[in-house]
Amino acid sequence: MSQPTIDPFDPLGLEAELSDEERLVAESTRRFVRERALPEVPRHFEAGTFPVELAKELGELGLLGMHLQGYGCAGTNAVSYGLACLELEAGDSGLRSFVSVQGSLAMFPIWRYGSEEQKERWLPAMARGEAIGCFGLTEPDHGSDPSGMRTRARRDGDDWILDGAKLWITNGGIAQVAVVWAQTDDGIRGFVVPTDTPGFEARDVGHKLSLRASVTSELVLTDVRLPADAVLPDVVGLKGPLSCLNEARFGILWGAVGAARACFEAALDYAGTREQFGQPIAGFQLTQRKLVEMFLALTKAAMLAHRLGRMKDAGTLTKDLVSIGKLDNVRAALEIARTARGVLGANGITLEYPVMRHAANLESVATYEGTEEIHTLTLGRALTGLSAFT
Ligand code: TGC
Ligand code: FAD
Repeated sequence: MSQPTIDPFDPLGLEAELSDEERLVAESTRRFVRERALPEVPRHFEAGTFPVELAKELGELGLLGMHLQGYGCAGTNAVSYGLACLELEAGDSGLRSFVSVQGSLAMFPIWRYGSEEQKERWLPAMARGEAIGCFGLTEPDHGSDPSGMRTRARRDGDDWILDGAKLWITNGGIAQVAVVWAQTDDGIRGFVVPTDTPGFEARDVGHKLSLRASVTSELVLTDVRLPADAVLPDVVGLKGPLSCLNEARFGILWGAVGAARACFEAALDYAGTREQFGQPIAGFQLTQRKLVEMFLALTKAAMLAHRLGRMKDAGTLTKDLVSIGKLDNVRAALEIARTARGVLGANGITLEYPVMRHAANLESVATYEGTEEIHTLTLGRALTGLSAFT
């Protein structure tokens, strides 16, 4: 048997093109995931809990709101943020979800659309992982089409009164602050809601078979009275929440590469050592085909993420291009996870190996932040100029 002649994980030398800072972010996040997170994750996945004690460590590493400037945030470039998402999701999608929601969905709207007081009050504590945030857009009857949301904010004197319900909210039950989107007389607006406000209740969703190491909740809002300055002053309309999704979807298109890499790594390693019919299963032509298909898909997904990352740093990344990455990288990762699961045989269905956990997680990743159908139709509209949404 000769030695492998190709780097399975970086055949095109993408890492060599990283700056020192980008490489440092990737390496330190990878070390954190291997040493601190992975020993905990399977236990939490089994129990259906999130290792909340890691929040402050993620803050110390500078990973929370890392692509934002000022207010205690690290202020890295987009590629560094992407690399961190990749390494976190190589551990578990729940870890990347936590960081995505905190940085891109809870901190970003405060940073981009908030008042100076809102920024000073929340961002430094959130960057340290001392305050956890969540993002309430989806409702029980309004998922892919949030424009019809029923949660409503009305004026009462100077105050706002918020009523409604949000569903499938990551971090909801462990959050100190929720960014809640609601209809008002002027259009959709965002509200910064401390979760200890009377009338705010978070009920965790149980019995999940995916993203088990992550908290997903329903938010029930009953006559939640908020002061006048709870509203995000600088955005009105659906473009507010949708612009936050661009940030999070960018992290997901990188994160999917991490989950795929972990699955491919497990399959390659297993195939080299598992023997049947007197030889390693990696020697069988059918197994080699599976390994090669996974390798090709992973390589292309990584290349796409790096390219979109460089475009984001250059200021040329559009929302439609983000849809390419979210749609295709998550789809590729799911396919890789399912193929890897088969290569591991019966061992593939256990928590001893990461593959089935990733495969199960990726089902949620394919649904949230815009389903395959939504990103397909977004790209269809971009290509044809015709909208299939109405
Ligand atoms: P339309 O009503 O035409 O547009 C409204 C306004 O929004 C603008 N816009 C965007 N702006 C920034 N970024 C985007 N991605 C944007 N998409 C649209 C648009 O230009 C317009 O602006 P203006 O100034 O003209 O008012 O809506 P649309 O037809 O463009 O969008 C429809 C559709 C279906 C694409 C959109 O509703 C959509 O993306 N739906 C999917 C919903 C979704 O992804 N929800 C995710 C919830 S959060 C979540 O899942 C978190 S998971 C977290 C984790 O754990 O990681
Ligand atoms: P629906 O919109 O009801 O869609 C059902 C099916 O119909 C899908 O296959 C969809 O693609 C298809 N469909 C819908 N419209 C069309 C169309 N026009 N053409 C063709 N097919 C269509 N939301 C938040 O706001 N914050 C969070 O933190 C958050 N975290 C989440 C965490 C998890 C684990 C999960 C699973 C979801 C989370 N979500 C969150 C919600 C998520 O964004 C929604 O589930 C998603 O947007 C889809 O909405 P839905 O589930 O209501 O499905």
